[in-house]
Amino acid sequence: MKKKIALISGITGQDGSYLAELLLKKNYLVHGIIRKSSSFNTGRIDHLYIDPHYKTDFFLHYGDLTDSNTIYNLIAQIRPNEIYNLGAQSHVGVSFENPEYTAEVTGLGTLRILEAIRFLKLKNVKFYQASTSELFGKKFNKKYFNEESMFYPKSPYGVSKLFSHWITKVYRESYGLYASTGILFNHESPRRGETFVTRKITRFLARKYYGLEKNLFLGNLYAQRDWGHAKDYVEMQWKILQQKKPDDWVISTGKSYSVKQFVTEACKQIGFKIYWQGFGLNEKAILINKNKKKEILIRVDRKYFRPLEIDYLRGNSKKALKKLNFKPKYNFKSLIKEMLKSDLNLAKKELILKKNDK
Ligand code: NAP
Ligand code: G4F
Repeated sequence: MKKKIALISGITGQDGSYLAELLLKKNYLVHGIIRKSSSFNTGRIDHLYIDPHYKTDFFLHYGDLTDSNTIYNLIAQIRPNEIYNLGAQSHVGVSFENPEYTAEVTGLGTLRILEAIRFLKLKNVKFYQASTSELFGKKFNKKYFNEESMFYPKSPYGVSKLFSHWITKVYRESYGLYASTGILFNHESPRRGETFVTRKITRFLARKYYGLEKNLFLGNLYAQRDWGHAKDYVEMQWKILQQKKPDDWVISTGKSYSVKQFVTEACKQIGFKIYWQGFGLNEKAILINKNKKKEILIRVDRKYFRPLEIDYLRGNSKKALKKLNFKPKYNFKSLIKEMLKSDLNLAKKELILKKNDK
């Protein structure tokens, strides 16, 4: 039987790497778009790569979501059955610093792919857009957000994603493209980028455990997020494209925790005795160390606050639970456990290297 062909933008990212693994297991030919960078950016997918001189189902191509010609040419050459648009400047905080670039990549990048599909008259290709819970900035007295909830993005990233979300629907409705969106709530993993808050915390605690760090600075401790696991969520990305009709889907755990609760749980799991003291910018997590002495573990730094913040995110995935048979394997505690385990391994290796260097 002829293998299905998938094209993934953002294949070097957290989700891209898990999705590529999943699709290879499902016997797809997987093509990914990678950016040229002066240092290696393929760490998350190196284990999948086989020199194309030998038999492989995994192919990488240089390209960029800001470059229409390359996007068009790649889609024309590869003729994929499924396109997963995961590429983005995906950091909300950074989007305030680089708003125009974020709009170019995270917003217009999507339009470039949709236009290529339209011009090439690829009627049978299925397109997945990585939409986000950052579309929902305001609670409007609701406890959770679902596919019917009002959008109210609060960052250049959120606004760029809203453009992408809506243009995907417009291309679906006006040109009959099979174009679906997954409105995914925060999802994390050991492969999460180090500047997102969960990984920043687990990486710090693991390095602290091995004496490689002193303390950590965080921003808003009271923001609440609905945190799931990326592995569970990429499976839904695939399932979304296996449905008969294109549609929009909310993927979330339905539980919401604050950044402070994440820190407290991670400290508990790693065996750090802490308590919190102070308010606002003076709030701190105090560690009672092995010598029973108190030391500051976590401080707050204004630098990590955003000009505008989404205080609360909690999803309701009733539709996906029913129609996509969404059964997440991870919860808040097991997610943290896996992230800590992986970061402890990395920190241990780092310590050994440091000792060997001396
Ligand atoms: P990520 O780890 O930040 O990965 C982003 C990917 O996009 C990377 O492969 C990156 O390449 C690539 N990229 C960045 N700029 C690009 C450009 N100009 N042209 C082509 N590729 C570019 O993000 P993620 O967590 O895997 O998320 C995947 C997608 O889901 C993103 O669109 C994100 O916005 C969205 N999303 C994520 C979450 C979440 O909680 N993780 C929730 C909802 C939606 P480099 O490796 O070279 O930087
Ligand atoms: O981990 P974060 O940077 O993720 P954020 O902003 O929720 O965005 C992520 O999830 C979205 C889905 O809702 C994705 F669309 C997006 O691509 C990305 O993957 O921050 C989480 C919360 C925020 O409220 C932030 O203000 O943690 C707060 N926070 C507190 N201290 C911090 C820090 N965030 C970061 N990155 N660094 C801090 O030191």
